[in-house]
Amino acid sequence: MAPKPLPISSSSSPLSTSLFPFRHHLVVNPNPSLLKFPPPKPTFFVTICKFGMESQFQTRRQEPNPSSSQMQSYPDTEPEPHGSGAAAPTRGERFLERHQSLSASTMLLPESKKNKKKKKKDKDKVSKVSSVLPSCYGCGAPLQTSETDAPGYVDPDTYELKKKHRQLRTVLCGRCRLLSHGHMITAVGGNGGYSGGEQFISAEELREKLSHLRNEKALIIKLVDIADFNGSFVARVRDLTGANPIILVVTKVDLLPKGTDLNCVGDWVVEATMKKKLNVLSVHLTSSKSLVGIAGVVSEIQKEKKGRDVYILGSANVGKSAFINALLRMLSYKDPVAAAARKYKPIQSAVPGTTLGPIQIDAFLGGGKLYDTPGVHLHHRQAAVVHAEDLPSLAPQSQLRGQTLPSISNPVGSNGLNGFSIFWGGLVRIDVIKVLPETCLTFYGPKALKLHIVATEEADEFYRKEVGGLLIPPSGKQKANDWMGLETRRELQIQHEDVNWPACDVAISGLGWISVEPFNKSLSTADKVVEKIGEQLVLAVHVPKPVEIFVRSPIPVGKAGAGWYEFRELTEKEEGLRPKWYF
Ligand SMILES: Nc1nc2c(ncn2[C@@H]2O[C@H](COP(=O)(O)OP(=O)(O)OP(=O)(O)O)[C@@H](O)[C@H]2O)c(=O)[nH]1
Ligand SMILES: [Mg+2]
Repeated sequence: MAPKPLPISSSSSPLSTSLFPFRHHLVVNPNPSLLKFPPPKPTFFVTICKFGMESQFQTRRQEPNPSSSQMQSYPDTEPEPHGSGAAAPTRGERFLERHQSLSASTMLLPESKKNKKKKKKDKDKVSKVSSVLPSCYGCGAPLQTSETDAPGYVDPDTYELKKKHRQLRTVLCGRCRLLSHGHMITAVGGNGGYSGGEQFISAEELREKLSHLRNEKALIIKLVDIADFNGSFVARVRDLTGANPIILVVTKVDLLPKGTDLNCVGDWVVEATMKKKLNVLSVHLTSSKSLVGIAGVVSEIQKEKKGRDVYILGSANVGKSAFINALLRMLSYKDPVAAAARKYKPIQSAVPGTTLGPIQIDAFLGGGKLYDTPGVHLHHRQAAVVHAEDLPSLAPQSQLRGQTLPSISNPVGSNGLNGFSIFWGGLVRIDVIKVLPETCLTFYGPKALKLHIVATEEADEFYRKEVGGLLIPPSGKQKANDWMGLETRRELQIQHEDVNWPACDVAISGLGWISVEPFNKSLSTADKVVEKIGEQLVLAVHVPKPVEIFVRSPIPVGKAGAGWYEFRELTEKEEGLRPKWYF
């Protein structure tokens, strides 16, 4: 029986006040003599041990005034568990500080003599007021005053002024300022591609940086981009998260073609996730642009958070920072802490590598922090090989529209696509070796990539001549000269069994997918169809060397997808184990 989708209606909005319990932050005063002092202003007391070693710090915050109106409207319903109050930094906070202390100390300007003297004087004081090493709130890169073009740069005067007023948490670095004005800049001054940036983070590095998560109680939100589902699905995520619960959030569903039924896509996503053997609490189809599905995620977070930190994980450019902005926006209707956090929210941009360090956000009145994390750069995505200037052209900006071949403007002979090669920009070539005369290929991906069809015997010569010209990206002849070409060739043998379904999707990591439809209804008759069931189709797909090709079951998009998609019969056991999807 088909599982019933559970769309979140506004009437079942999760944002009722009762879901935002205020919780006491119990402060243990380790030094009773401090009690003799007049009541302190809200402060942090931080002692950071030597650079390179794990930082030890204690934080002490002034108790919120019990008579405040905030306190009244959010009664204390759930006491803080022992040892996790404000006085004890969470592992997440330690992770943040460790990350920042490793990279920031060397980048700040050498201290002036005057400052050194002042520091010595301050040493004698009972308390030393400091904060965790500061980073840019937009990208998480440690603040620095020495390298103008590098992430985290702030001019020295601003740095000193903000430091003096203890406002370093409100500083946006130079790179983020440009990004927020629509400039496209990769992480570190642009050699292009992932390899150019020292600050890009590989899956292995992120695993190491977040290794504490395995031993911590955290809630994980794993993001996957629907336009690049297989390419953006970070593998072995359990190594990173241990047994912590995972909510799967599928982003950018607003990009799916017109007429798409999200119930069908939800079921398809659950099937694909089960195949990857990833156990998740629930699946959410979302758009940070239209806010579809965001309320459902808020509801799930409130239900499952239980005072824990919440980590947003995923590969580069899946929309983590945009999702956090949407989440804060939704939370802020009821949660003043989230509303305040919106003032200093993470920066999002079309180029991968926007977020460079973990960003801690105070987003929940009930305790626990929200963490934006740097995206994992997967070597098998197209973005890993194109020049930095071409990166924006890989990101679809508006609703996808499939381009089908053959078409009226690209007619072929009576033998259909057989013997033809199709170029998708300069990044993909498909040689059609054996298909039915009625076979169609539909390409879903960024508009910037155009389709060109030539006879296979002319394809090598055509590519040599046209790459960087007609076939872009790579754009520009100069860049095309450094281009390594389409070195990987994979021959796909495709079996088709159901006349009503496309045979499969061929997904190109970091780009999009091609739906292989063996029988175009307008070109075939019912008799012919029955005769040809079971015949094999053969395609050869060429891509740049590291780029991965996935053959997957076809995603049901557009009106047609809703027509042919069938919900699988489930056993009772399967129904119990399967996560539900929401949008
Ligand atoms: N259409 C659409 N675009 C989105 C959505 N979410 C994010 N984007 C776009 O995707 C691009 C990447 O978004 P970011 O939020 O910067 O992605 P990220 O995962 O934080 O990227 P890194 O920080 O580089 O790891 C931006 O151009 C966003 O505008 C969405 O729901 N719909
Ligand atoms: Mg980001």
